[in-house]
Amino acid sequence: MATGTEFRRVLADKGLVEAMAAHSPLSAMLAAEAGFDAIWASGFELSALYGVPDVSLVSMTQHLDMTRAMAGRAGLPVVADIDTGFGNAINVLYAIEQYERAGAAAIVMEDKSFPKVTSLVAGGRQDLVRIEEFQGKIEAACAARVDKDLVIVARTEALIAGLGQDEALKRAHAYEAAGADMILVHSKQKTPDEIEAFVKAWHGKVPLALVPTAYPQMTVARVRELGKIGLLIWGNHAIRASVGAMRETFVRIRKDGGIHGVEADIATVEEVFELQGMGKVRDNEKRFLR
Ligand code: SPV
Ligand code: MG
Repeated sequence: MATGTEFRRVLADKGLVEAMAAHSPLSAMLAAEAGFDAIWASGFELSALYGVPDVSLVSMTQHLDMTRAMAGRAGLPVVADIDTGFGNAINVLYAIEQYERAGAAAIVMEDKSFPKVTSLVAGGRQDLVRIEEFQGKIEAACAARVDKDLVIVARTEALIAGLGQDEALKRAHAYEAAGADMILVHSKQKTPDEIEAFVKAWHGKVPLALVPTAYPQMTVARVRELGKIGLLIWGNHAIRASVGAMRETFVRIRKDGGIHGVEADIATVEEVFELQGMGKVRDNEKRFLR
């Protein structure tokens, strides 16, 4: 089954697709193992993996290659965060062709101007493109897909830019009219109030998508209770968990003067072999090596 079709099937069956952020095939595999429905190919996570800020420095090729690698190993639909679409509507036409070929199930494109600034940073420059310009980019995305099940998610940053509910709703409705299958609305408020007000005021036909990083009080149960939400993204918990775990381990090895102290607290080598599929290598050696 094509991955976009699979994404739509999960949405129809469960009423909500729960996606975990990933920045590598291994993190995507661990998200699949934990039971998430989809992978969020996060631009923030990949930027952090390269040790650079999430300000349009990671190239389309770098993100595309990682999307392809994650789709190939995770066995889950991948929701690709394509930021601003790498330029104007002409760039979007090419990007969609490439992401569909790479095996993405969905793409999320945001209405910020290129180059973008990451959404959650305090005082970040948040410039949005005109509504008509972004409608053109959404129409380009819809026109470029060969598989009509590829899910096109339009993301408005109106709340992030401090433009208020009316502007966010106006943009969301305009993007739905341009053909978006889903609307992602992002907020950096520390409580869910702003987002809940948006959800209550939303009377469009397409479902919403949320990324509750800034307001972690929002649970799956609350999202289901609110209704209207089709995609829930845990935005950056793979890279943050990795940073915490690596830091702790490295500091301890330096402090202990050896690796003896951390041995019991980190994954065993056998666990990593298992994730890599070493068992299969041994079987295949017996079968095929002469
Ligand atoms: C990402 O994970 O890259 C996102 C979500 O776009 S956020 O960083 O909160 O903007
Ligand atoms: Mg992003």
